[in-house]
Amino acid sequence: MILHIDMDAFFAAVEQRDNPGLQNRPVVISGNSPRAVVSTASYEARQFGIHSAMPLFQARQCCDHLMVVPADMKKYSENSRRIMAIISQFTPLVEPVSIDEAYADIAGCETLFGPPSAIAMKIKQAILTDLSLTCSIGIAPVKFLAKIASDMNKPDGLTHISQEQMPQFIQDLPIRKIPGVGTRAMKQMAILNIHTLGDVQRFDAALLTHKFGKFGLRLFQLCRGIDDTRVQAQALRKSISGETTLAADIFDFQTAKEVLLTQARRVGRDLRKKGLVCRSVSIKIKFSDFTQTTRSRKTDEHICSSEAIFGIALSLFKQVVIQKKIRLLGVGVSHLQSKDAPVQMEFLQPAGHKIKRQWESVDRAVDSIFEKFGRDMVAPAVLQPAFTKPVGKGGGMTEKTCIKAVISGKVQGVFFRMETLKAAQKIGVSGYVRNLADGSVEAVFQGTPDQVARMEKWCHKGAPASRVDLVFTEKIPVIPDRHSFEIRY
Ligand code: TTP
Ligand code: MG
Ligand code: MG
Repeated sequence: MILHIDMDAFFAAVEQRDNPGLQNRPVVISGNSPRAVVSTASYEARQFGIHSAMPLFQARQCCDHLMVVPADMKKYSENSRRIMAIISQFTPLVEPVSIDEAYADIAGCETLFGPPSAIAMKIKQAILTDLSLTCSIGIAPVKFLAKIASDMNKPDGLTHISQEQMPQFIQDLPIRKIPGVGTRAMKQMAILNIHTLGDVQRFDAALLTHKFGKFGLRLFQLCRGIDDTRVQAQALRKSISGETTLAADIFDFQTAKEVLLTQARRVGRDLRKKGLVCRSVSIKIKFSDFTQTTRSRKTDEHICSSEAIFGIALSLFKQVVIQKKIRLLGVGVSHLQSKDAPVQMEFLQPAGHKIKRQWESVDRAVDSIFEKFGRDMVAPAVLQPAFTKPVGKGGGMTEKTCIKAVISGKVQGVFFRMETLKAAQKIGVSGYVRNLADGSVEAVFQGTPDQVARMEKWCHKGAPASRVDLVFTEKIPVIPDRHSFEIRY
């Protein structure tokens, strides 16, 4: 039997657990830029129709007392690691498939822990006791049904599809529930009068393959309850990527280059932290009209340095003819393997080998500084304000942008305003910071979209001795002739 375990409203549940003020309240985890989207919504927020991937402004329209909390990925990753460790106490065959879900094959564990439902109950109880979080579990003879089952009685659900129940379950299972069936396939299936997985049984493999390609063959098997995919313990991640929706659409090469560099560094750091190397780099560009394009390239050898990833990402970017403003930029790496995996050595060291090694040692040093301080204390010169192009100059392609941020929490010490001033001067934005009567702090930041986005990110962290609970930002008109940053009293 296979178990599929998925945490309930994961990011939101972690925040609600850690902050009593958020409990039983409509909460979303989201960025704070005007174009941010909801990454998850608490079940209280879902009652207002709010869901993952909904733009934040729309979520606010659904619920006027919505509480918005910035994501703390480090905390969620740590909780995820502990959840996986708990599941692994019951069976060694655990396959994490995302930050909040895993498959577990419990064949052979029954003498030790009891029947499947009892094992599932024990896992639920252990996660609740250790982490005060609830999850939903699906139990089925095959992986794809276990996943569908875990979603059926959320939150805090337990759904068991036994071997005997499986044929009837398949007969009635709406086809849209099958992972991989998109809207296009749905339309084609409606034409064939296929509405449930059971309906697929009328068609032979040749016709299904003709209509749906390789996926048709999988459907042929699934509708007979056959799913050959096995639970793969600790499956290696297939890719790592990072992307940024820009605070405002851009049309200049320099800013795009800086965003790509920031992403390449993030992806490279993630890769090295996991002890991996990659053999392929890709970029994603989404334009202001929401069309998007991707490019990827296989590398000659396995790489993990940010510099190498950036070099390839940039050359891929240069191949794209940019005719529209850019809304989002992403960098990804794939064809991953452990850095310790055996590789075919060249007889002669390839050209640039020494430089590659040097960059890798720079990365190691920068990574350890990042680990120690939890943020970028060292960045390439091109990302330092002194090296960035002055606003409004250099062809006038970089537009200025301005935001007003209201920061609440333990933020009103003079230290907070001083630190904001220092950060603003370092990043090179103009504007001001001042205390508001209600205990929060108001700040205005004006500069290039990238600079403003960095200040916004800084606000979420805040000064060392402060505690930032919420940051609300809104875009405001650019203030002419404002060139410095000041503390207002
Ligand atoms: P999910 O398991 O899809 O969702 P969930 O755990 O929030 O809620 P559910 O009870 O329905 O399972 O995703 C796990 C986490 O991944 C989620 O808490 C936040 C993150 N996530 C995003 O960042 N963006 C997204 O679009 C989705 C779907 C999830
Ligand atoms: Mg979940
Ligand atoms: Mg999930």
